Amino acid sequence: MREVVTIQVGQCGNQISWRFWDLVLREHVQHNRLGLFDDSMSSFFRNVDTRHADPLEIPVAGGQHPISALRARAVLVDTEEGVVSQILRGPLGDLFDRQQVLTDVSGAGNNWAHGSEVYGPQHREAFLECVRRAVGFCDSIQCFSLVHSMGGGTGSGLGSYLLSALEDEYPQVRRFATAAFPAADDDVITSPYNAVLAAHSLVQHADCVFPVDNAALIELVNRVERPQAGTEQRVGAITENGAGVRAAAGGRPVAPTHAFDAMNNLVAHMLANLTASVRFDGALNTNLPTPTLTPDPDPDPDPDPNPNPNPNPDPNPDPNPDPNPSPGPGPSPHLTLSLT
Ligand SMILES: Nc1nc2c(ncn2[C@@H]2O[C@H](COP(=O)(O)OP(=O)(O)OP(=O)(O)O)[C@@H](O)[C@H]2O)c(=O)[nH]1
Ligand SMILES: [Mg+2]
Repeated sequence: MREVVTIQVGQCGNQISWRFWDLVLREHVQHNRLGLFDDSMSSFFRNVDTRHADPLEIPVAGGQHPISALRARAVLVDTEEGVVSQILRGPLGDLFDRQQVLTDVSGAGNNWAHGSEVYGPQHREAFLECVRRAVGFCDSIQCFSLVHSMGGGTGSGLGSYLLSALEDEYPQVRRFATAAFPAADDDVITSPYNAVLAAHSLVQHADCVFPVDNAALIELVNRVERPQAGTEQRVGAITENGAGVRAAAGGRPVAPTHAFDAMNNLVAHMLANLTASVRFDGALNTNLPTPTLTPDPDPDPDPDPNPNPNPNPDPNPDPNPDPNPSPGPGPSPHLTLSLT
């Protein structure tokens, strides 16, 4: 089986990934009744023996070994400690390898340039060391999956830098990005600028992007969690610390739950569905890049720079052309799917 290494960057990247890991673990518990660590599971997880200081890798060996302790194939990055420490202290804490965690203390202040130009070079080596460790545990890595926001300084700026560092170091490994775009009324005033700068980087360095629109997520959450008739309220904006979804006027929190949780659950479900064919055995079992990056099987190796439809037009065209012309032996149909 070929592995996927998730790189979760910034508050948003880590919070979305947190929901994702929680969801896929629950899926595997439902599906894997015998508790054996198989090939499909190894695409996103490692099975380790924790009786050793640096837990020993338990090989897949045809799915014969029971699950001992799972480690996510993930690298956690943030320039603040809050969210990552919360994850590590939480119920899923043991899922993450502490040697694949990289944090700083002061954050990128919602500034793309600070994330990219200051934190990027400063943490490049430490980051690549974490990635080397994660890749070292893979038999044959199939892709990196970056999860980040486009609006925050770390997600957008450091995320951009790390994507290009991955391209430098692992040019053969595909880079997927799940990128959360800011809503129009986002609290972060610089988020539109950050998003434009990070979008440029995605175009240059990502192979496939799964864009997530925070405005659409808010709308969906509103529809699902619509308050009872008569107490009509709308989700208008997200508070800066993500502590509550506020009504457009009045600012009273609509839902008592963590605002981003409901939104991130939707993204986690999208990611779980997208990766289900990799994480489970079956007729559709396939590598992630296969359906999303199928190249044109008949690319024109020498495209004409001056395409002229017909340099010698027929001076006597048929006045009664066949209304149902046969398609003829053209190139075979193929799938070129773009999710950007
Ligand atoms: N969908 C979703 N969006 C989020 C979440 N957290 C923050 N955002 C959005 O992401 C943007 C802010 O980015 P953050 O991820 O908080 O910032 P950061 O990457 O940690 O960068 P700095 O805090 O500036 O260092 C805003 O547009 C927020 O609305 C989350 O958990 N889910
Ligand atoms: Mg932050």
